[in-house]
Amino acid sequence: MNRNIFITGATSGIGKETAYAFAKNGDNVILCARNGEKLKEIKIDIDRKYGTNAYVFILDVSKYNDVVKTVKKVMEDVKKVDVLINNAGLALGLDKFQDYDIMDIEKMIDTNIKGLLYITRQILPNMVANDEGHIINIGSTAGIYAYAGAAVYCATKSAVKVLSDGIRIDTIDKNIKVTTVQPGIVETNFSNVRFHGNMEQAKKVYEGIEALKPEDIANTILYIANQPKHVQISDITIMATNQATGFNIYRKN
Ligand code: NDP
Ligand code: 8X3
Repeated sequence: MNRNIFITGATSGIGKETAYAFAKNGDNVILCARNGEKLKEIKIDIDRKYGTNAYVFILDVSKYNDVVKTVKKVMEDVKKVDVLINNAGLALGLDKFQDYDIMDIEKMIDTNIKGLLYITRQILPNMVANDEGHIINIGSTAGIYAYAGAAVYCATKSAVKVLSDGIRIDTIDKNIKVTTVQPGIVETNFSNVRFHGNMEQAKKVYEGIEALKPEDIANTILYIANQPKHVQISDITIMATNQATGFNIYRKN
């Protein structure tokens, strides 16, 4: 469709699959994350597969000055962003709040809330000036249903939902859409990051349940972005079939 799609956290999981889904759809993708090597590999692969020119930027979304510089560069390169997908995010740890590592708390807030705000604050004025745009924020079922050991992660995802609603109100007189996507359990690198690289512990999260795949979420995001101009999907929650609420998961063995 030849739109410019800016995706944060595009080197893995949901963000990476979303980059491929939009590139396959004929859109231009602008990808950022911290891992430059992975970004380069993805760019080469997307360009080769879809004959596009994927733009990639090494960026830690929690670093405000870097966000400002990167968005300025993006705007010089592509002039306008049609769809912003705030996907970069993480959970760190799974502990009672009274025992939580303060650095893990800081990092979740800096990435999941501040990072999303920094990027959006830089890109939204351009959408307002163009009177056109779509912001798709990746929340979580964790933002609806708190679960044990995840008070802060759940709070960050709850913040994503409320921020989306607030921004939708502030742009109500513009042709700008704001969507919160709230996935349930998706098998990605998420649990490996949460457990600080403990693969055994991470693997257990997906045992006995057919979790969602990152492409399930990518396809949903593409569907949301491909609605006609007058249709705004405000929120969408997607769970695995054997998942009822956040961490209410039925495991077969
Ligand atoms: P992954 O760990 O597979 O991917 C996370 C992505 O975010 C990576 O590309 C990582 O890239 C990037 N990232 C992390 N921190 C930063 C940062 N500071 N700046 C820029 N990029 C960053 O996890 P998922 O794909 O599962 O997660 C994507 C989003 O989906 C997150 O917001 C997560 O909270 C949410 N989510 C996940 C669910 C799940 O069950 N997996 C369910 C519901 C929501 P790099 O390391 O290169 O920076
Ligand atoms: C990630 C999904 O419920 O495993 O947001 O925390 S969950």
